[in-house]
Amino acid sequence: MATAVKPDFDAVVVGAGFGGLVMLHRLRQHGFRARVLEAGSGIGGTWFWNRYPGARCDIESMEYSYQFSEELQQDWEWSERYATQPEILRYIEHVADRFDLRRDIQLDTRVNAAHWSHAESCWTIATDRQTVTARFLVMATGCLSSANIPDFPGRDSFAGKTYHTGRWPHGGVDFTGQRVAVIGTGSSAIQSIPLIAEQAAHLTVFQRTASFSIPAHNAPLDPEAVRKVKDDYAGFRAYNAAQAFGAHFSLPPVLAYGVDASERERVFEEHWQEGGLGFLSAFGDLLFDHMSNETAAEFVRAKIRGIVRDPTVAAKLSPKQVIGCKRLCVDTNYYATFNRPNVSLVDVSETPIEAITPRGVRVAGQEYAVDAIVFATGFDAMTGAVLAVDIRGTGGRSLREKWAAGPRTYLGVGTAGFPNLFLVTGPGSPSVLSNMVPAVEQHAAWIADCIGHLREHGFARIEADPAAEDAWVGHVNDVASLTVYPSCNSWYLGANVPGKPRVFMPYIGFPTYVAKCNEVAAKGYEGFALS
Ligand code: NA7
Repeated sequence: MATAVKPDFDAVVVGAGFGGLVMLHRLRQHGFRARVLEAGSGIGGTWFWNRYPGARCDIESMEYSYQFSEELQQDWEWSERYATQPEILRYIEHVADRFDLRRDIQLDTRVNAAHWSHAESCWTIATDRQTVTARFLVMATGCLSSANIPDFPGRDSFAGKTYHTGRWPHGGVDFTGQRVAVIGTGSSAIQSIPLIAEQAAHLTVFQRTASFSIPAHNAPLDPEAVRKVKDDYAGFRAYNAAQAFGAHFSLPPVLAYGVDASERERVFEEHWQEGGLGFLSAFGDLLFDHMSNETAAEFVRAKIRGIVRDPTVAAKLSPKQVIGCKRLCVDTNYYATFNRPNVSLVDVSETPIEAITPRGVRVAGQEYAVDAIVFATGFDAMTGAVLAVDIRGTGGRSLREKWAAGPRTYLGVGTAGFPNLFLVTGPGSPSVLSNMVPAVEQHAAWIADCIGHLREHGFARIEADPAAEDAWVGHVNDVASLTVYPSCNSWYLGANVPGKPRVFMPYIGFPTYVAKCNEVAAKGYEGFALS
């Protein structure tokens, strides 16, 4: 690099989840000296922390894995259609050992600050253990890692045990004989509620917004189907990468109102029976047209009415919003769990939780006494973990200040005013609206190639151009405005965290995005200033 000062590392990567591990691997392939700093006491990121009962991926396991090594994808055997958290963690551990990644990963190390020095073209990174310098800083901190526990009055006064789904005790929790409260009904709650209900003496679920959920129809993987994928894994990956969400479900040309009501019903039923997130690909326009969307939403509401015996409970569990606007959930026995005599539902949409008391949860003056509270209240998504670090770029300007009105990035990978800072699946990239593993792999390869390009051409710095960034932010919004996504309060918009600016964060369209990244690189990193 064209600078006199030699930092400790070429690159420091923050986070040892799926993103950080492949980033390290890619950097090493280019011969860079890299160090991964990880706050957890183990690797795995999301899959290290989220150990709540029923935690599993709702992208199918044959797709939710790395593709950078043909041998790896041929050798690894997934056991079920949707892998459980322990199985995914075993896979990550296997990858770390197989590619000898651990020697460059420092665990139990929380990064508190990262300050850029323009004169030295390097980042000084302060952790709770030491300070290191690096030419490049890569934030692989995950989109859903900064736990959100709402500031309920009296939150800390509760006398029993409290848990957050994303910070679950490693030894598990035995709820046998206990009265349990679950607050929240997003994906984590929907996966854990059926299992907690089987153990607890009584489970009370506090629901602010009902969620749409599609049955997983999880099952052991059929060896024949696995063989077919493995016979042409590259072809399978290429097909998936060409779909809007980077996963195997493709949006068909047929529109919901392009067929009559009975055909529509038949197609929805077929997708319901197939199960999973692919339900939204029943018709090509469900995420673009509100009337079409309503046909799918009503189909699911009818299913809920069919499953849940008490009509009042069924009505409460039936979401009023657009389907898919908030993250669609995938479940095993979620709605049916509300038929159990030991499960009750408290609607807090109009009368919010007033307080956590020493004995339980109070709503509309009524106290629900419990022994344990599970906060299934989600995350400060996409920006929370990045902004938890005091990142300061050119002139000492803080990223928190720059993003005060919402995140601004170029391609979701760089941000103007912060040279040599890369974000893995940052806001403005497909990230959470795509299959995360291919998404982090694409970023890791692109970032490592970019740093390689800088070395090859004698540059010490790269920085997003403010005009390119403005254009990209505008484009991300334009694309989102063509869809139903901005029409509800979701964490895609930051709407789940009080005070967070309302900005649609993911970029919709994995293939278009990858083509744009490749074009930018082919044009010598167009839209970035290299110096
Ligand atoms: P989510 O999807 O953000 O769900 C959080 C839930 O907690 C959701 O039902 C929220 O209701 C509820 N919540 C949040 N704050 C409150 C307050 N103050 N009062 C009552 N209820 C509240 O997080 P998950 O962990 O389930 O899933 C995160 C992602 O992980 C998931 O989408 C997958 O990608 C994997 P709200 O809907 O905001 O009204």
